Amino acid sequence: SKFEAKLKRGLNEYPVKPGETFQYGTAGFRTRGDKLESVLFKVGILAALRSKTCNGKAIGVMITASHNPAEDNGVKLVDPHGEMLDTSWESHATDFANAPSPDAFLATLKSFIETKNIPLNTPASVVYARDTRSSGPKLVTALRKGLAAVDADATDADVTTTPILHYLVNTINTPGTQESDVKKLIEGYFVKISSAFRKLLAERTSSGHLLVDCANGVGALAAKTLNHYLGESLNLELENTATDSCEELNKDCGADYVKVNQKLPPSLTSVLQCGQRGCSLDGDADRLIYYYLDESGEFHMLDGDKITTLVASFIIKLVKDAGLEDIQEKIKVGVVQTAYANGNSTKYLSERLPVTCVSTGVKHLHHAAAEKYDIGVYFEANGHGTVLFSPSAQRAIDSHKPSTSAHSDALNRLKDVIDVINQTVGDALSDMLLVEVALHHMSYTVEAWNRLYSDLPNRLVKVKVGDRNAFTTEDAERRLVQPPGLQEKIDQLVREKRGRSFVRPSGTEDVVRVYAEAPETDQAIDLALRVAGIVY
Ligand code: NG1
Ligand code: ZN
Repeated sequence: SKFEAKLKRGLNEYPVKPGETFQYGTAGFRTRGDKLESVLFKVGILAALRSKTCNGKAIGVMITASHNPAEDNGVKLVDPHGEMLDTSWESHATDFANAPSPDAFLATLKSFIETKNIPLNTPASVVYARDTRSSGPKLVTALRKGLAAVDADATDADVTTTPILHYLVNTINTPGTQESDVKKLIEGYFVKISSAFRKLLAERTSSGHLLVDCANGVGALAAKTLNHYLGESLNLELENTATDSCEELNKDCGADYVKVNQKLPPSLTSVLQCGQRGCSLDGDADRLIYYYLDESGEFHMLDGDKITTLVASFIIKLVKDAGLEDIQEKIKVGVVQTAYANGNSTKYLSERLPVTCVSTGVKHLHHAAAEKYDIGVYFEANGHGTVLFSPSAQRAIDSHKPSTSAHSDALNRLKDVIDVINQTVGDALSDMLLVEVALHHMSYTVEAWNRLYSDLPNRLVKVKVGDRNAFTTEDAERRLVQPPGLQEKIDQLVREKRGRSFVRPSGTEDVVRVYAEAPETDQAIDLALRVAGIVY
């Protein structure tokens, strides 16, 4: 057809190297940045077809490898409401990427268009962004060529964070949005979260101070902008902001470094004062980990589980204080976690509210939070998460007539809290504001927050195996089904150590992950290593 010539030109320009295979996993495609050009060209075509299928609504494309090393890159698609790409399209993305030759790709494309009944005459619109990685610009060029090959309308959101791109997609597709300039829309986002934050902290006399490790990534740029909008309400002291030195990205810093190593980035040791709060973002600013040094200089980490606990307690308090507990449509607040949640967080939370455990990957947590609760709080232990308000909870909050001034204050607070939150997807910066608000209104110091429960000692290790797809799981990934016999051996070790351990294949790296926790640190390490030993 009329597109065939353009497509062929692009396919010849971006050939798939023999033997190379790609997989659209929980984080989209992710591998070394220099391997991804052919994938980006095809992702452009797929995103356009997705847009056509969704009545021409804008689809997002985010180019990032998040917390992974600087030389890696990745790409994922964002559906019209700012959510992850529909699961049923993931395998097609994989098929597109792996089509070995131009002819094979054209055949795959043709049969895809026919079976999915794609309305080719519907216009297509795609908005894309990238993080600060040096491979980004080349990948954008390949993406643009893919979009141009099928005449899709392309909007460049430039270098920005993953959560901002998700927010943009949702906002562009919201009926009534007049603004089409992405710069103005992004500005609108900062205004929304920062003005709600300022209202929530208006009564605070001293201005707050927070150290932020930006992982030398795109979060540094967003945090700089946010700092400006926050004014006196909160002073962000930004560290690891070297976005021009590409090789510094995530290197010995950032949320993943802190979570995995359970220690302060070396670059912060002389910067973070005892008793001062600090936090780390990851390479695309969707993960957040807090920490502080106590009087003796000992490091304490507050991860996604601690954030869940703080945020859920705060929201329950607001719902109660606003008198929303007594109304007929009782608002059910609940929490969603994965198997990586610290056992003591699950114990603490289960004694107070409903808790659900689901498989790893934000799409599972997001889905469960929306399905099961009126207000669903979810965070992965690694610091990625948000809070979701169901349409009925939102209606109950909007229509509630408070009977006392105390109720009225709490209700207004709750409405402002909703404005601080990015409900499309977890945003480290909006989550950070939420934590600061919760600490203030719960009158918690960071120490008091940390004392809510104490983490069980734990270890997470990676094991390189021949074929990670040989490992299959059940029960929200807490038990192995394949290879046969392995789970029984793990059970035996777990009984000996009085701990907990599970094994699952990673969805983002070619490894199998082993997690273990136990009453003492050396037991947790020992258990993790022994389980790793039988997996290997
Ligand atoms: P995998 O590689 O499937 O374990 C990791 C994280 C997930 C999630 C995804 C997406 C851990 C143990 N796993 O997935 O929680 O964040 O990356 O980025 O942290
Ligand atoms: Zn990330």
